[in-house]
Amino acid sequence: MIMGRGLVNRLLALLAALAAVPLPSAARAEDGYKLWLRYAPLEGQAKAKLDAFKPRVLTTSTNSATLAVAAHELIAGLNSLDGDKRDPVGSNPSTITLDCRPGNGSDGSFEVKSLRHEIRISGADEIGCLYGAFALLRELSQGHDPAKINLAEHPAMPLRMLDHWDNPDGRVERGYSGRSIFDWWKLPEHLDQRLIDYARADASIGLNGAVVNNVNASPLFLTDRYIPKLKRVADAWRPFGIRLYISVRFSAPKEIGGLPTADPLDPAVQAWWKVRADALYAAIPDFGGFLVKANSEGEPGPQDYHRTHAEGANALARVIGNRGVVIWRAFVYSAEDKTDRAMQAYNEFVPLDGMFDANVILQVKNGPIDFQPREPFHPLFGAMPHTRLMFEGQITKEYLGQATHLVYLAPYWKEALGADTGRGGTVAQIIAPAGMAGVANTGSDRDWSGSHFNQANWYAFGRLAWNPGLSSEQIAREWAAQTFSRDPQFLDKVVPMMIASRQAVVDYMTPLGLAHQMATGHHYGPGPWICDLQRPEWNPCYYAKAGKDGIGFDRTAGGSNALAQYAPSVGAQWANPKTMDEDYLLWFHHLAWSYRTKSGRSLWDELVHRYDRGVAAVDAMTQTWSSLQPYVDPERFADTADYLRIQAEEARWWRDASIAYWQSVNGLALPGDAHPPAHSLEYYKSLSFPEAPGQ
Ligand code: GCV
Repeated sequence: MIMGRGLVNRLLALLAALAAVPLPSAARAEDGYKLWLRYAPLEGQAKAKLDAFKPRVLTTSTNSATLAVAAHELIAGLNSLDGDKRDPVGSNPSTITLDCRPGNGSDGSFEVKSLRHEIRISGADEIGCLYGAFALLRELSQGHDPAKINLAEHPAMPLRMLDHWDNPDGRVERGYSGRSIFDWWKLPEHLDQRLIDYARADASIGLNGAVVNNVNASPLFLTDRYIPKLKRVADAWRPFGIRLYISVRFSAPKEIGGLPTADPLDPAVQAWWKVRADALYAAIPDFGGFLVKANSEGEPGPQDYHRTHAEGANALARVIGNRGVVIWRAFVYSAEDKTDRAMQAYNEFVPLDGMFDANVILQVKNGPIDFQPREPFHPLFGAMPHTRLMFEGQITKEYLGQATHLVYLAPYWKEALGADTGRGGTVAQIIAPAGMAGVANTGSDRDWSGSHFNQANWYAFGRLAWNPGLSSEQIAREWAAQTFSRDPQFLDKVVPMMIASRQAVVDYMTPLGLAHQMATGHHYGPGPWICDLQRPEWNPCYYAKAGKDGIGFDRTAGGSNALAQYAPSVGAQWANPKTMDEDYLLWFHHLAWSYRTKSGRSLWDELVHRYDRGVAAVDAMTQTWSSLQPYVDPERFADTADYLRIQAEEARWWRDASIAYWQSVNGLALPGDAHPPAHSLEYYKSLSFPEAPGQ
């Protein structure tokens, strides 16, 4: 092969850059560590097509750390897909060209085009080329023909982030996959390889930011001691296009600044924040900004000084200026406020619309309560046209069976993202100028996410933030093909199993629009009987309002009237129990046990029917998985089979404990074909789990 001097120089420069960049760890056994980036060897026709294409040279128009990462990914990925571990430079006259310029400010758009003897990856900046490289490998990993690749993509929203609820001591709030991936004790001297592999995984799905610490924030992250630690991580992530953000504690000026107040309008407080922000930006020029949980669940905030959320957010936003953003959370509910908890965020924030500075983003959970298995979309979406709103989803499954239950969340998020707010578009359209943040499910477990299938939720969140228009099926299929097997016989079974898993968990935990029936504290198993905690909304009984007369939370005009917080066209769809989607029935209505549902069954019979349906769905998932053994390596097959056994048992626990409790309230017999709970209500009440993780 004859290469021109210019090309040789470029390749040498690329190799030099490659040597300076931290690279992902080498291949290991099938313990899940490699996530969806396994690049399993192709077989049959797909391998023949790759062999026919196998590129002779990889050229790049410039030299940068990001392009070095992209080039490394392509070389390693192609070699791995090829399976024979030969030199990546083959004997064909084909090239892959990375045609991008370094630079900031572009959005990561890219094109990947198959031309004669060339695949050209181009983008407005180097991150576009990195995303293009991952997109190409995603196509090839699925066995798609290299000669037919023709992609042109751009992100649907600028901020595509993970929020880590990780504490400085390594514990993760609501984390079910081991200790934190961040070892602040050993940083900055030692940076764990996992943090590089993490950034690579994020970049592969288009994520571009991460908040590294819990929203219940420690002020430590604002100290001088933490700046070199944060800088080391930010420097390592930069080639992957991941910007670093921190959660800040609103009272930090008092706690570590020695000031008598944290009043956001106090000049000394503002000056203190300015010094902290400047110190961060001096070390990390592309620092993303601050995430703030204020006046929520006991966290300090501007209201402690009779200031509004807008005054608090703007004070921080002004010290950040045009260097970054302040992401202010809308997850608030207060001990003093006696209105329906589902209404409190709307009541507090809508009057502040238009008062936030341009670099403030309001982060709103998908639904108005708290990441329940099913909630209607949050009424704030669409209700603040002069404020940038961001979507917050929870990847870690705090209320959905945590590590062990197999629940694929793409259908869940898409339900909210696709909802028409009746006020200027769908939720996905409302958040498009801002972005999406997912509460991460990453930890130091070998499989990163507590289970192999939980990885699908990390993957799906990134893919949806890139393009909320992707279908849940497509995302599941591409994830499963890369993670397990690209055999269509496997995919045709595993994808429907994943899709069905979301309705299954709703059915066995909180059917028909029930919510928050998880026992307080660990949020794992059922606790519908809990009613004695000091704050009413910490009790499951607050949400179900079950009595002799019926069950459900009346949010119509006759009740809390939360329905009025939605656009009239939307409110109308849920106002009438007879015509509405019964998946949300008891979220909005308190109905008699004898109420006739659309199936013709009474409400009580329908409830029992749905619990049974959930249990049956998990049994069906277990059977499906058994039939997939030939396609999956023994380690991951066995792990998943074990967890499905746990899920099958616990779906029954949920069903039986809930039914036992409802019967103690309504005194009704079970429908004819339903079997009674395995144990007494007292037995279920007596269970306790002080060692449950994540609390
Ligand atoms: C980080 C829920 C969780 C809390 C979490 C909170 C939040 O209440 O149980 O652990 O705190 O949401 O989103 O701030």
